[in-house]
Amino acid sequence: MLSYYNDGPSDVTICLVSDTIAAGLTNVTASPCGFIYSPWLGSYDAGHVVAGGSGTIIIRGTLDENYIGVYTNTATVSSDVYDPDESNNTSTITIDVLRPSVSITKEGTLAMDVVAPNDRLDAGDKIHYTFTVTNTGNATLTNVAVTEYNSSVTIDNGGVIGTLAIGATVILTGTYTLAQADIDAGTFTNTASVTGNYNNKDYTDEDVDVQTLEQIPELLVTKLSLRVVMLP
Ligand SMILES: [Ca+2]
Ligand SMILES: [Ca+2]
Repeated sequence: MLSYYNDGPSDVTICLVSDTIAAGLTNVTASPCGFIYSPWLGSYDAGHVVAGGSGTIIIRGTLDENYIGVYTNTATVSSDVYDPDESNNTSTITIDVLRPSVSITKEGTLAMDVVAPNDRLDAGDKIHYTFTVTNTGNATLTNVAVTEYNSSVTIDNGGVIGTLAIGATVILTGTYTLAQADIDAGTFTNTASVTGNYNNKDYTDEDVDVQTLEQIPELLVTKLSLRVVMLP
């Protein structure tokens, strides 16, 4: 909202309010009269403004979905009458556009050497996981925590990360102990999710890991006997 004011002592017949819209805002419309919006062309002549008179213009637009960071807007006013103080003819506002965001990447590695033999998957062998959590937005997140859809996967620290600064990455590890039923199934699939909070709103991400569990059936050894018959 722009507010202009003629602090006198003369009336003005031209009161030109200019506002150049920076990149990032589209579908920009304005309501110089207070109730009808029409496309904003960058400036508006409020016409005759008496000394002591004032007015407002509301400019609105749609911020680009991917805009992130500080958005700056500057408005200026000029008239056809000598202005003894040019210093108060410009006003700038800055708005912090916050995009809280968090990501998780999960990777599993088979450990076949927990239960002998070391080159074969057995019940009791393990999958070791890493959970890489990054604050990918531009707001500090609190109450960041990793949870597993499969409650049998254990995570360091119960998955609790806490506060995660902008750009910061934390790696947690976790473990799952294979059951014979997993090996029989041939794969083990599970999903981890991360949640972080900013301004009482949760932001989440999740990642799935699929492990192929190779089955090695027992080898069957067939003995062939060979009889040699000596013919006379
Ligand atoms: Ca002035
Ligand atoms: Ca093994």
